[in-house]
Amino acid sequence: MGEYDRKRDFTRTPEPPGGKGPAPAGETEPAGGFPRFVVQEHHASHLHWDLRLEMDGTLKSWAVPKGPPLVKGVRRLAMQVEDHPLDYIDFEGIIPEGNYGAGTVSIWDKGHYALAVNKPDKMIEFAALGQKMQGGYVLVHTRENQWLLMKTAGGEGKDGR
Ligand SMILES: [Mn+2]
Repeated sequence: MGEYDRKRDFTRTPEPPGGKGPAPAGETEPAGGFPRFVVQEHHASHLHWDLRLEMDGTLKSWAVPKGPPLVKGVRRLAMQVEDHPLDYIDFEGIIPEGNYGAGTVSIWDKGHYALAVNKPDKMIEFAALGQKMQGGYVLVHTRENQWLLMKTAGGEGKDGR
């Protein structure tokens, strides 16, 4: 959690501290079988949606400026950001002015996902089992911190984005 903790002053933000980092291997299996995901709508200096996947004892995280696609074939830019602690999966609140990511955070969608393919730093394919995100998705690493998030299959989303 080095980068996560370095960016934040936990006396000034309501966000959860990162603590000691990911749990050791073997202690990271999600209790219910499927790992969890969350999408947080973040009204920071620029509105974006943060997609976080529970993986390897941490939350792998991407900022998606236009939000996750809900229609098959639609691709959205997703900028990978620092891993967030598992406790962040329930975070909602106001990050005060002057702090990293200042603005309002609310949960836009949450649920579980089924991992289909994981090629580290290259591609992650999964089926989302959320309220808004449902069905097949793929994250493809393009360059530096840039990935593409594409909806590949499954139920069309409720708001048609
Ligand atoms: Mn954010």
